[in-house]
Amino acid sequence: MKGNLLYEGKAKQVFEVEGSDDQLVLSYKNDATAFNGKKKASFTGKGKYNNLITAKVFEYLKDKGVNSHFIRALNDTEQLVERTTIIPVEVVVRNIAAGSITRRLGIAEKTVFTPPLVELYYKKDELGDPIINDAHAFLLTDVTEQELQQIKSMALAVNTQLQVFFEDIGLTIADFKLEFGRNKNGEIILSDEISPDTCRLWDVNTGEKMDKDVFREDLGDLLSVYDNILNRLEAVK
Ligand code: U5P
Repeated sequence: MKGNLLYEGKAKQVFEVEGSDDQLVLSYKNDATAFNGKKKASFTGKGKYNNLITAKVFEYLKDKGVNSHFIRALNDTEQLVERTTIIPVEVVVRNIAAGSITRRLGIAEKTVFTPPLVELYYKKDELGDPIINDAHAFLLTDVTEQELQQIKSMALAVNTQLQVFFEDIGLTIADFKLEFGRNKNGEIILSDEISPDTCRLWDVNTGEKMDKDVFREDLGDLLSVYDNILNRLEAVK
């Protein structure tokens, strides 16, 4: 089933599917990187958590009418997805201030954004994924004005669903990153992953950070935090 390796990123490998032009296999790696690859480590088992957590998130979103590239999990570390060409724009939605926005704009951590903020970043490792505006997105990619509006409204729709999804397991979603791709029909499709690597998740009761910030900030054992999230999800979803 799994064909040639097409691409290897920091967190995943992308394989062709033998005999299919419109599907891919994503294989989640155990590697963790932060600060644009300056900090690196490997955690045995991390790929499994991100694969299985992403599968649960995309299944939930589908149930709520938000489609994505996700088709099904194949095993602990791999999932079958619709083939898309990724648009090199990372879309970040922020409900509560944390991370780069506190440093860039001097906004106090935990400031609540009502309505949520939607930001665009140019997905380009060599440049450190700089923040961009709509005009830059049109210059740098083939997205149209209408498609960018669609991407932003999908990002906000995903946010509405994710807030409930994580609230149900006692977590607040402070912010997260999405990627979109284009399928063979030219349609914009929610792609990539939604996992504790790409979201900031805080325990509702204790405020404890339960995401990749544990690695970024050396706060403790990353795997036990990811295991805790998967256990909470398996208990309710
Ligand atoms: N994020 C990613 N990948 C990136 C950059 C950011 O997944 O390359 C996610 C972070 O995990 C966080 C949100 O949930 O986007 C905002 O990150 P930051 O801009 O505060 O670093």
